[in-house]
Amino acid sequence: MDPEQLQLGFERQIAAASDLGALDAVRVAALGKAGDVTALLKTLGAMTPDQRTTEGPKINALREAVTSAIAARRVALENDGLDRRLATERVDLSLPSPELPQGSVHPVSQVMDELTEIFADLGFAVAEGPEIEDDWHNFSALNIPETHPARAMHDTFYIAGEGEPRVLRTHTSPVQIRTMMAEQPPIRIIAPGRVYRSDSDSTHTPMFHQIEGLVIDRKIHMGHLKWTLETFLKAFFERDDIVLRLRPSYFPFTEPSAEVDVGWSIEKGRRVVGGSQGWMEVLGSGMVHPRVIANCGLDPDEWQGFAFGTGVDRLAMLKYGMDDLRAFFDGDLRWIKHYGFSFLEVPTLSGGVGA
Ligand code: 2NL
Repeated sequence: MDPEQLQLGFERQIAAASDLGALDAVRVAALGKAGDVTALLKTLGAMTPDQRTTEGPKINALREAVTSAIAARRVALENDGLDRRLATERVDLSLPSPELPQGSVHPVSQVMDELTEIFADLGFAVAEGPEIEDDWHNFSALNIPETHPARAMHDTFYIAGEGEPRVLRTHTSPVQIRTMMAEQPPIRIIAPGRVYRSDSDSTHTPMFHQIEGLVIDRKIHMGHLKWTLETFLKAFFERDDIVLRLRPSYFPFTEPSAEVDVGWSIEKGRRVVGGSQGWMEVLGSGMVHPRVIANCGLDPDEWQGFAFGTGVDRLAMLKYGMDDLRAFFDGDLRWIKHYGFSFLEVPTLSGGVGA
């Protein structure tokens, strides 16, 4: 076997190898245990010293030439493979996305976002607090004493255990109590969240959502309350013909207290908010009772305020035309697909809160 002839032959095969597998077959045929180059190297042992001096360098040159030709071809084949993948796996960003996201925003979350947006514009911050409360924050601080029938009115869930009784909060008022205890006035907050009452029928669920608002400052009066509620309801229902009616009422934590009705009218056979063909109650409100202000460590002669509260679920039903509250919490995908909102349509006052 002539080394130069062998080299020419292998170089031709290396150049012809079209993938890494074929190239490796050439390597085995040349440099493997039974390969031609290996066989030639083995003949050196049987040669005379003179023969070895002339043949040795030729055979070694053959081995080196074949080895480096294989290495070069391997690099070239690997680069080809990468180029091919880059060409075929290219992502076309102008194509539509293969599948739209399936989730949607629950009407309660949507309305909470709308309320937060509206009140943020009026300078109100969002306050939060625990859903498991003690008796003092949920009742006593709000001027609802132990013996008061209002405690029974609230259908409270009590949590069994030793020591001080715990309750599932029956309203979000304790959040405002905590804020008044922790911060100096002026205070402007809303407290949206889950509340719990032992009650269940087509208009009541044992867990529901409430939002309360609280303003504490100097020289606050009912006029501030009425303007705030009117501005809020006009923004929320996205109508200018919202008419309010304040009816004297009673809450232990406000004095005076007023229930707020909003006028409705019939449009295309449906009852809608706006106009004044009839009235429906939408909010409870009043001037914060001086005893509540004092209970939180503030001087009621210096600080006054107003507060209000309403059901978020009911607001959602009124605005988006749903009639059974229980469906809100059934977890039925068909319902959420029908009534849910796109998470891309974030409510803004400029773009519309009910987008
Ligand atoms: C309703 C009535 C109301 C309040 C909530 C409140 C909170 C503090 C002090 C005084 Cl800390 N008042 N909240 C006031 C009046 C009414 O809610 O019908 N809710 C569904």
